[in-house]
Amino acid sequence: MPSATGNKRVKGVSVFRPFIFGSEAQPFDPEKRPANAPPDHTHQWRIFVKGVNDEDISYWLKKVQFKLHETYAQAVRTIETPPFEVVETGWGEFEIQIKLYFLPESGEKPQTLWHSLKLHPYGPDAEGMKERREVVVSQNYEEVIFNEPVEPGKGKNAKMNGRTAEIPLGDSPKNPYSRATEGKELDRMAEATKTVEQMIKEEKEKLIEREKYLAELRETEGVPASTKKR
Ligand code: SLL
Repeated sequence: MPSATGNKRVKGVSVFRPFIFGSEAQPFDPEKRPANAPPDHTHQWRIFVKGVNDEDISYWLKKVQFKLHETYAQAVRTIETPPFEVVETGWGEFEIQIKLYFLPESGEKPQTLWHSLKLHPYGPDAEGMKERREVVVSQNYEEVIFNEPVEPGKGKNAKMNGRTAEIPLGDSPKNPYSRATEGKELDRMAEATKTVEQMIKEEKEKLIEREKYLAELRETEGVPASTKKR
């Protein structure tokens, strides 16, 4: 079926786009409170969506809309370019709605996630962490799955740099994931499969040899194989 963009979809193919989303928070250093923070605010925090190992994910992620608690002025924050993050100060924890928008030429609908903003340390060393005013990190690994992605470079949106949710053709310094690297990875996997197959073959041959040897031993000793201990 053609996608919303008129591009043809690749049948039976799913594309996985891994990413990390979550928050980091830290209590203010009493010596240097941010000058513009309201007096009831106690923490600085950051909510983010980013690539694994900080990979640039803007080749498939167009923008991110973070919906903060209604106590915040302009609770809906839309971030159109990386880093896809909001830095804020506050006093309380709450649920943040994160809406991911994909490149229009991908033909994918936005997807929504939720994250619980964590300001206070949790886990076994929560007290120690609190005393040391350590950064509280709460993050998750996630993947979006594009089923039957549109073919790049075809259809009416082909002029848009050939950008789709598909893996790009070549890698760039910030994006090591490309068809070229994917191809190399597949070659490596094919090589590894061959090696493993060879090893299995050798093991089988060894086993046959051993079985033969055992059978010979049994015969020379003249004891029926079924009554012999192995
Ligand atoms: C709670 N249910 O009671 C939560 C609400 C709201 C957090 C937390 C500051 C907003 C502002 C802020 O931290 N709001 O700028 O006034 O814990």
